[in-house]
Amino acid sequence: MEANIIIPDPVQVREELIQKYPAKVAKKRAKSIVINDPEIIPEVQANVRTVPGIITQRGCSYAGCKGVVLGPTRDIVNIVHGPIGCSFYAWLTRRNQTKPETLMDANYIPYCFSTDMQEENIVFGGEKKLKIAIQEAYDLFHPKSIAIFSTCPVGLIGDDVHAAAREMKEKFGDCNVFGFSCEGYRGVSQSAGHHIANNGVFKHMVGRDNTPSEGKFKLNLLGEYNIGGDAFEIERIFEKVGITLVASFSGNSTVAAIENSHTADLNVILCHRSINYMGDMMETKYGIPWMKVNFVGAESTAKSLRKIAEYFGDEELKARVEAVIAEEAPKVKAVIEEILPRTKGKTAMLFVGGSRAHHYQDLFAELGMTTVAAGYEFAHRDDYEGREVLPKIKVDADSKNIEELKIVADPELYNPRKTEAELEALKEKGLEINGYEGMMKQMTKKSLVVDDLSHYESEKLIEIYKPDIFCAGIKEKYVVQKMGIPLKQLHSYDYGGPYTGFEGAVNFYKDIDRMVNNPVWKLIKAPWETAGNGKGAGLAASYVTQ
Ligand code: CFM
Repeated sequence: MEANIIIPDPVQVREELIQKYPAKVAKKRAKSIVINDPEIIPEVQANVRTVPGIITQRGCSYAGCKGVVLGPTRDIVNIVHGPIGCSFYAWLTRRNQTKPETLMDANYIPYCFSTDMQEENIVFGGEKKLKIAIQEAYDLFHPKSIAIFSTCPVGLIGDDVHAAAREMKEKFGDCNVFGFSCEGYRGVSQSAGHHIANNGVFKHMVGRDNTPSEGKFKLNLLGEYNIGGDAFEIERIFEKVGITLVASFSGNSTVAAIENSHTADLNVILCHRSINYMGDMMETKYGIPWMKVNFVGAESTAKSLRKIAEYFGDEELKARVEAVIAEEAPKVKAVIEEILPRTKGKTAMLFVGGSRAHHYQDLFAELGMTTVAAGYEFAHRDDYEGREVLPKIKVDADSKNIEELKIVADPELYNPRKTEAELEALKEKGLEINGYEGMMKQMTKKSLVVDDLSHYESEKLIEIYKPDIFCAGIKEKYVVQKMGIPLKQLHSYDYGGPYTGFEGAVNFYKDIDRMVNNPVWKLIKAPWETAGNGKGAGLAASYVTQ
């Protein structure tokens, strides 16, 4: 697909983005800035170390493990072993909502648990303090599970959080205690933390409860973290359609649900980056296939529901899916018809973590808007180019740091839900079974794809393209808005949402309409408009000294 809007020459843009960098940096960055061609997808350099000093938007391994994957499950006590800052600055910042079934049900999400390490613990070791903290949490709450998260100093001084967890688990008898070696430095970004979290959840939680789950069409929702209530909308739709959600990993989830998740018959994956490991491991051990879906966008939601119905191959379910789509469609249509004339032809840029930069393009497409540039902060090549490139990805020293679990089929519980032939037939029908085609296939030709976008590059891109909206997070928000471009936060949703499903699509259309058509942005002069007496002297790279 060619973009039907006039966009700057991407070759020149790339040149301009790297021009001011020192030669070595320019060479490295050039590999992460590519010009898209959905037919012949070019290679993107991704999941490599950030150039020091470049101002990245990435987070750390601890953030990916504790904040992203484990954080949204409400009845695990998550104890951060480390200095208080690591816990405090990760406290309630991700907007993952949860809804306990009764007022008596456990919900530890509002709490901030930390061992509050001091200098003395760094010098003499912190294991004793950790065990006291675990004991205190157990005495106060009697939780089903306690998870321990290692921060950087814990790894440096060598506290054995796993031994402490084992000891306390044995001591309590009725509380599952386990640890994560997810020190911030474990990988090049939070992506390493996702992998570590997947391993830990798989080892210590999945498969602990073999009670057969009830329901005819049973699935797990993987990689949906209920930001702004996204999972609630998906749950509403599943219920209407008659699909049983056994467990969600991990938005609005519970320990019991995850422990029983291996009794489902399908795993659907939303955020491929953060949880594809779980899909693969559950397939190998229990025989549950996984399928990539997307509930961001009304059309994508309808498509994903149809794929799920196709997977189960049940005519009644297929009919129910069609009935629900027909019932939901009019309210979506009414809003989009009103808004589309105002948003059509506008442009967007999306630079978000590891999956939203892809999925939200569907919503913009529904608004008639073109994504002219996009990229992830920390995703891997497969999230850009599709999983076909997996065998070609070089495993570097940083990736080798993270344990790859050796999983084999469970002698008793392995039960392939579909035969090889059935899976092949489903793939023929276009279902992404154990696969993901990545972001670039969907983007227009000559759009720009940039991995781990730097602060300077984002300012340059805005200066050159002047997009109608820039999507990123709080770290970029006010800098971008001072340039006269509205910024939509796609991590926290600017405190709005949900944006999934049908109701979420309506919310998003309205929010974007309000932003891109707000006259206030024209009143702000961007730096390149005021510099050089308004003659547009352009931006200078402030940190480059050569
Ligand atoms: Fe997956 Fe996420 Fe994302 Fe992510 Fe994240 Fe997030 Fe994200 Mo912020 S799990 S990769 S590590 S969809 S916290 S809910 S919004 S960067 S694009």
